[in-house]
Amino acid sequence: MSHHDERTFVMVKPDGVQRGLIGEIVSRFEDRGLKLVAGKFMRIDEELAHEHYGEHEGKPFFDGLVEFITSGPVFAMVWEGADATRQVRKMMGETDPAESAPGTIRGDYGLDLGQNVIHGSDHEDEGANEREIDLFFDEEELVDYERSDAEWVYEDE
Ligand code: IDP
Repeated sequence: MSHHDERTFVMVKPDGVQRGLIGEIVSRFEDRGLKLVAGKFMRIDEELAHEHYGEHEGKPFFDGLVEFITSGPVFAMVWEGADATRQVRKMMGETDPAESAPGTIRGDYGLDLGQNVIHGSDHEDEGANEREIDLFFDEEELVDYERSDAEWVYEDE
């Protein structure tokens, strides 16, 4: 794998879907030069919610978080590019939209911690991106291709 083949898991949460933000969010990552390698419009069931947010089990906000994430469809994606996991997190902003800078996704579209529009793998949790991709996608759902503008995004392409 070359250095621009890092993959990360991203998801427009139920609030983002209901508010019509899928296109806007996809555009931001496309415009940045990241490559979409998988996308799935789906509903998360209780079991998947517990697996995905297992690290928060037992916390006071856990039940509300599961209720929220299963309350409507989500748009799950895999994006690929140089330093993709960390760059996506920077574009998302902070966990709390109220603390997120304008220009970030949460800073532009959210106000409430419980409804913060988007999920992206934690770059500080090593392997979280691969684990989450495996949880949501089968290997054959990840599409192998080159973006035609890659040579204009990466100097060494
Ligand atoms: P992240 O989504 O920025 O990675 P995490 O700490 O992994 O943040 O938390 C997962 C999700 O749980 C957050 O995106 C947010 O929706 C929700 N959450 C986290 N902390 C709280 C809280 O204190 N109250 C309510 N919801 C929370």
